[in-house]
Amino acid sequence: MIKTLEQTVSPSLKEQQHPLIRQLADSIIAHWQRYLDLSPYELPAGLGYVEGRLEGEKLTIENRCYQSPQFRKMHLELAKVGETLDILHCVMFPKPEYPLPMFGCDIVAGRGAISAAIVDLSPTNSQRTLSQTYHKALCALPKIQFSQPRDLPQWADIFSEFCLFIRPHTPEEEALFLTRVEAFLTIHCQAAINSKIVSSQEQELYLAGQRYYCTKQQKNDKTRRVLEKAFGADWAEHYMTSVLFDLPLA
Ligand code: 18B
Repeated sequence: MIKTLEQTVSPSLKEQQHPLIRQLADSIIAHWQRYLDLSPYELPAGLGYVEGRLEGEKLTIENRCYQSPQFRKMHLELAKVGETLDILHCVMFPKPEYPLPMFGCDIVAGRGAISAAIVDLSPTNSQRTLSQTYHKALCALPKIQFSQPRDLPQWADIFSEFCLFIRPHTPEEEALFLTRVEAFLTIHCQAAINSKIVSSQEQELYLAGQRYYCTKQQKNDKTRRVLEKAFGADWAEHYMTSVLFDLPLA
């Protein structure tokens, strides 16, 4: 029997994660497999599976990464900090040839409870607005009220009006968040496979939009601090700019 890469190099973190993170990780991969023509994406050497410990607890990171005709990179990351923090991070980077927003999702669970759950389809055009297609599809979703919405930090002007940022308070709210992420993914994958290549002039603008998105995400000090504590400042900077939010070459 041929062993898959996953079996040989990465003992699965998923089994040890908060149930919502486990479900969401499975669901993200299932949506990608259902709608997109996936092939592997090679992360920079040595950054597929990483363990670190500087001060405090051990940080373990497990990455899965794909590409497709419409997406330069689809990245799903699970991270665990000792027994205290479980993290899911996911970003879909479109190829700049296609007029697509960025799908981004982050879940942070501390000691069994989720403190932050965020999902968005973030615009990349020069007006920083979503296209009609996205707008219509997102407006048509049922309205949901969560009991504990959270305020976005200062750097977060990249997100759309449909951005959901909450602390889910009950298992019902966790399930509603999962359903909403699945709806975003379905809308996004369907729009992507129907999208047409834009002119090279427009491609430059979409690329600039992606650069702006990544530059802002790199300002998230809460992410940076977790990485710095386990790996040091230089490694954290390298990881944030080459794996989490790398900019496509012009
Ligand atoms: N993120 N997150 O992905 N982050 O990566 N995340 C936190 O309860 C990590 C994304 C986002 O309030 C927190 O406050 C680590 C994407 C926003 O100032 C921690 C990794 C998006 C906040 C981490 C990771 C995104 C946030 C604090 C790498 C959106 C609130 C948790 C695996 C699409 C920031 C809390 C604020 C919070 C950590 C958003 C610890 C290490 C794709 C807006």
